[in-house]
Amino acid sequence: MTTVMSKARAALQAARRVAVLTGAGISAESGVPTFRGEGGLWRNHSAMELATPAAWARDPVLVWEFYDHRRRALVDKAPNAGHRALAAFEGRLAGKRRGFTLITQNVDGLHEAAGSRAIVRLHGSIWRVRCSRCGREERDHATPVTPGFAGPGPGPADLPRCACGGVTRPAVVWFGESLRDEDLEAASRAAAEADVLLVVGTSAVVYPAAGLVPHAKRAGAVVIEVNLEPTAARAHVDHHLTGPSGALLPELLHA
Ligand code: BV8
Ligand code: ZN
Repeated sequence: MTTVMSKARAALQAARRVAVLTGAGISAESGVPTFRGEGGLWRNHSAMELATPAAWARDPVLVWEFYDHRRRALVDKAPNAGHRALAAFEGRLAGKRRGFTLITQNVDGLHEAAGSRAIVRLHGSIWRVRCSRCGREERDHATPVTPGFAGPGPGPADLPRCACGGVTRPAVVWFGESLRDEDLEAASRAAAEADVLLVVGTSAVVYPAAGLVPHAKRAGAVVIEVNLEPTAARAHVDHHLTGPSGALLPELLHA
């Protein structure tokens, strides 16, 4: 075991309260493309330009084609050893009445599928939709999202609709949209109270999520990062474990 790994394990074992921040990298070994990796493009569009209110206003059908594509690609994806290690670790801490909060930027639902429970979904869920007229939000796992999206060239008549007749959108936070106050407050509190913040699989460039790392550090947390490479959070990281989270998390978190 490397000295970094043994130091990181010791910090976690001594921690009374642990917070975890995950990004798209934790789902990479489940076969889910990350945002900024090579898989991050779809029909030569970047998620950055499609995950915006402007794209939705301009072409809701194209935006739903993007999300419908991602939902359909997720149907046969399973949590990997990294997701499972976090869920098992949460269970063990609960048994010892120690605090645990999982803060995720991901919308793929794989943490929930692995059994994680105390989850703050900063950017919403690709498996929930919200009515753009009445605001009603509900779970929606339909793939395709409506029959019209099964074939090529869906049109406005194929858009999913709420019982009130309004068009429903993916219940995710787009770039330029504010996060829900209760989510940001819960995440900020967990980061500020944590003895250890574990940062996994995020490039740490998207705010306010990335701001949780310096926030935890300033409040006295030990920051451990698991990533293939150093990230924009490197200045705040105490222990950086280089490698895939599916391999490193089981070693870092096992009893
Ligand atoms: C906000 C949901 C207030 C949608 C996402 C100009 C105008 C408007 C806003 C801004 C602006 N300039 C800056 C901003 C703020 C903006 C922002 O931060 N932009 C960045 C890009 C500069 N933020 C916002 O807009 C936020 N809202 O600020 O509101 C406001 C309001 C109005 C006006 C101004 C401000 C909202 C941000 C939320 C956006 N929604 N997702 C969807 O999913 O479709 S964010 C999206 O990126 C995903 O959630 C994703 O998680 C997130 C971050 O990406 P990462 O998770 O880090 O993934 P990435 O691909 O980048 O990196 C993967 C990492 O994994 C890499 O480090 C890689 O090395 C590593 N990795 C790969 N494989 C593995 C691995 N690690 C371990 N193991 C492996 N196997
Ligand atoms: Zn409605």
